[in-house]
Amino acid sequence: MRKNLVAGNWKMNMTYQDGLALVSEITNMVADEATGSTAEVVICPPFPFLHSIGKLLPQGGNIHLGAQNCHQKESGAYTGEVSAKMLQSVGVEYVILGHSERRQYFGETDELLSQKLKAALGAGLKPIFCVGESLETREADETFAYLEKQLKDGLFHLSNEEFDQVTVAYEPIWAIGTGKTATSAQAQEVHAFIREQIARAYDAEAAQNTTILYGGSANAQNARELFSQPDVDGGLIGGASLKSRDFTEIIKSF
Ligand code: 3PY
Repeated sequence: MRKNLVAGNWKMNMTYQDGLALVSEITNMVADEATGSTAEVVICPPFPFLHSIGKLLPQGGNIHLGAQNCHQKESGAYTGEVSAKMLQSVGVEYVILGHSERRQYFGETDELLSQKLKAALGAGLKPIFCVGESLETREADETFAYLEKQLKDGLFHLSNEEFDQVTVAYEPIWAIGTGKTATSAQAQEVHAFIREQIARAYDAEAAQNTTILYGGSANAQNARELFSQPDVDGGLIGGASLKSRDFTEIIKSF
C-alpha cells in the first residue's frame, strides 16, 4: 500500500560501534521530535550490524530494518554471500535491490535482479527496487526509454500479488554521491512516468498504490521540496542518513 517512506542507505560506512551509536541517536530523536511525521522509516546498515541494530529498534514502532542486497539463491556453496532467508531470520523486513552501485561495480543485470527479487519476495522481504539513468542517457534524451526497459526487464515479470510488496526508488546515477540533486520538477516528471508504466504493466490501482522514492543526494535542505511533489512518496537517503540530525530532519519533512 502506498505510504510515505524514508529509507537510510548506509552503504559501506560506519564501524559497528558508530552504527549502534547512530541508531540510538536516531531512535531518540525520532521519539522526541518526529512523532507527528507520517513517514515510515527504514534503516539499511551493512550486513554484520543488522541483527544488533534490529534489537535497538523500538518494537512495534515506525522504524524498520532493511538490508542493502541479498543473493538470488536460497542457500548453498556461495562463499561470502547472504541469502534473503538469512536476512529475514535476523529480523530484516526490507531489502534494497538494483542500486546503481551494485549494477555498476558488481555487474548486476536486470536478469540477475529479477532473480534476486523473486528470492527476496520468497523469503517474505519487501524489495526497494532502484532504477535510474546515467548523465549520458539523460543528455541523449533517452531517460524515459531507458527507465522503461529497466522496469520491464527487472521488475514487471512479477505477479500482481508480488508487485504489491515492492517499493520503487528512482535514483538518477548523476545525482548519486555527486551532491547534484534532481530538481523537484525533474523528480516529479520521472516519478509520474514510472507510475504510468506501472499502470500499463499492471493497472491503475497498482500504480496508485505503489510507493515511489526519490534517491540521489537528497538531504535535510531539499527533502521537503522533493517530498511535496504529488508522485514522490519519500526518499532513499545516502550520505544524509549517516547524520542523526539530518536524517531526523528529513523524516520530519513529512
Ligand atoms: C544517494 O543518496 O547517494 C544514494 O545512493 C541513496 O541510495
